[in-house]
Amino acid sequence: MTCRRGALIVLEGVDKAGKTTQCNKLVQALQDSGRQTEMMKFPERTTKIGQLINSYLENKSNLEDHTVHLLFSANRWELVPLMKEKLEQGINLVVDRYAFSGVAFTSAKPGFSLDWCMNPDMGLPKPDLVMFLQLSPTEAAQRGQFGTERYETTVFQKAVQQKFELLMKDPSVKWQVIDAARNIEDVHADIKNHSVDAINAAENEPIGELWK
Ligand code: Z5A
Repeated sequence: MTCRRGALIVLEGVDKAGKTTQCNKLVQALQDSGRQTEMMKFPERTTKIGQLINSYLENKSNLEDHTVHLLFSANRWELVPLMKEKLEQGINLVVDRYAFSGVAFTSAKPGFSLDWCMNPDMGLPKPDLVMFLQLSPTEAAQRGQFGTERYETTVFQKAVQQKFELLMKDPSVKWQVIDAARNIEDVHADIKNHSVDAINAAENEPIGELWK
């Protein structure tokens, strides 16, 4: 009997929307219900490329804007063989940020088109579901101050949000907007329901290619 593949589930959203909190809860809930599930996150800061990105994000080094965009993309591509292997083994992957963050953050900088930013990520494994955790800047501010990493300013985060809104108009990707202003348990229940539906729908489908 052939193994049913796992689903690729991505959580996106602005800073402090609760992506990491919800990824952890979703992985735990899916595992508790007997579904093999693992978490991944991008950037994956432990690889050689990830270490360059980490140093850039922590403002310890500077990288030219096109270069860092390509490094973020390369950081996803270097993990594609592992992702495919796990999905084909029937393991669901819950991913904290993916190519959509890559495009939204770089295209929020002056002089970058959405098309140019999408190009290096074309053909990545296509998520079966992308949940966008929606949170207004005012609500995000109530969750604490911005940290010290690059990009953590209100003005830049608003520009990023607008780019995400453009990306969400693309019908080739299965988007689901989640109201992230609710309490953690209510947000989790919503995310879990959508994820179970996506897992059931994906199991007999081939893995797609993003933006192709
Ligand atoms: N970046 C890029 O430029 N290009 C790329 O290709 C990729 C990323 C992939 C690092 O991301 C930066 O890299 C990021 C985008 C850029 N820059 N920014 N900004 P990261 O994922 O490593 O770090 P982050 O996105 O800044 O993490 P964030 O602050 O993690 O947010 P979060 O994961 O959405 O939130 P959280 O950690 O789960 O929760 C934040 C706080 O809110 C925490 O205290 C929680 O307890 C609290 N919380 C969570 N949910 C709730 C609810 N429902 N109510 C109340 N309080 C809550």
